[in-house]
Amino acid sequence: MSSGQLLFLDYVAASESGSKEWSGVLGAAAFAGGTGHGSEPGQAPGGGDDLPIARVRTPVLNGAGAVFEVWRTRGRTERGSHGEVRYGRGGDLLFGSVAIGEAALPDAAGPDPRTPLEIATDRAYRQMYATLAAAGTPHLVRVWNYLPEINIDTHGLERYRQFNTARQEASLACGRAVAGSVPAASALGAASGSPLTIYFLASRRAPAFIENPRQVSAYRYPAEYGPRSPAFSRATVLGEGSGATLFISGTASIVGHQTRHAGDPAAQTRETLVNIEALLAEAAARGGMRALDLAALAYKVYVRDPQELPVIRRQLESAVGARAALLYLKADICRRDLSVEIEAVGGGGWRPAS
Ligand code: 3EB
Repeated sequence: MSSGQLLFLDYVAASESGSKEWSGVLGAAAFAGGTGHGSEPGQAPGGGDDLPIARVRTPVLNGAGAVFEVWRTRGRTERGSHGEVRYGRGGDLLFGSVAIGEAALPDAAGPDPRTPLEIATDRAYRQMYATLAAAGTPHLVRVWNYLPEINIDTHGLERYRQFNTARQEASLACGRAVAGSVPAASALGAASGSPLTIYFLASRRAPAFIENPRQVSAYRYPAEYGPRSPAFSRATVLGEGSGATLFISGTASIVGHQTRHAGDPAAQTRETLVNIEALLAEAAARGGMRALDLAALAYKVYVRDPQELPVIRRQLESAVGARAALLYLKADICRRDLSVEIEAVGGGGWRPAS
C-alpha cells in the first residue's frame, strides 16, 4: 500500500500570497498583530470567501507583516460550516476553525456559574466535536488554542486554568478522552480583546499518540497547575511511512512537571530543544515515524517578551540550521515563568528547503 504524502504545510507571507495559486487548500491560519495600520492579512493563497481562516492576533516578530499557515491536501476538497465552525475537508482530512468572543456572553453573576471563557471554550469544543462527528472525521489530531489574557486571574482562577476546566468538561460531555488518546495541542495568549480562536486538524483515521519520557504527561500534571489537567498529547503522528506527518505540541522548558531555567530564556530554549529531540526519538521508536532531526522541522516559536527574541533566536538558529522554517510570534505562554514555547511539524506534511 502506497503511503504518499497527503498533507502539505506552507508558511506564506501575506505580501506574497497573491503569487500562489494552489488547489486542495483545506484551511489556513493568519498570524498578525491586529493593530490595523496595514497589518491585516488579506486573501489566503488558494482562498475564496468560503476558505476557513483562523485569524490569530499574535504579532509576527520576524519579517514585515502577516503570515499565513496554509494546510493543503491532494485531490478534491469541499468547504462548509457546522454551527460556528467553518471547515475544509478532502480525503481523510478536515481542517476547522472557530472563534467565539466573550464580550457578548453572560458574566458569572447570572444563573450560569461558569466564567465567560469557560462558556466560550465549552461552546467551541462541543461544536468542534459535533463537526467531526457530522463530517465522519472523528479523530482529532492537532488543536491550536489562542485566548486573550491567558495569565490573568478572573473569578478567582487564572484564565488558562479556566480554559482547561472547560476543555476537559466539554470533552467528557462529548464522550471524548481526556487522557491518552488526546490530540497534540498548543495553548497561547493572543492580543487583548481577541475572541477565543481555535483551529484544528482531524482525520478519519486515528493518529499515534506520543508522550515525552522526560516529562510527566500534561494530562497527569498534579493539581498545583490547576483543578483540571490540560488534555493534550506531547505529539501525534498521522499516517504511515514517508507520508506520515509528525505534530509536536507546544513544548517548553519543563522537565517532569516543573519549569526549568525561569528567567533564563537562552537556557529555556536549549531545554525545549532537548524535549523536542526526545519527541523525535519517541515518534521514531513508537509512532512509526522515520527518524527526523531538528533541521527537518517547521517551527512556530512563541516569545513572551520581544526583547528576548535575539537571545532565543541565536540559540535556535544555531541548533536547527538554515533549512528549518522558523516563524516567531509574540504571545503569552500558559505558565508565567516560561519565556518561550515551541511547536513543530515534520515528516510528510513538511518538506524543508533543499
Ligand atoms: C506545557 O508543556 C506547556 O494546554 O493545550 C503546551 C502545549 C502547553 C499545549 C495546552 C499547554 C498546552 O504544559 C503548555
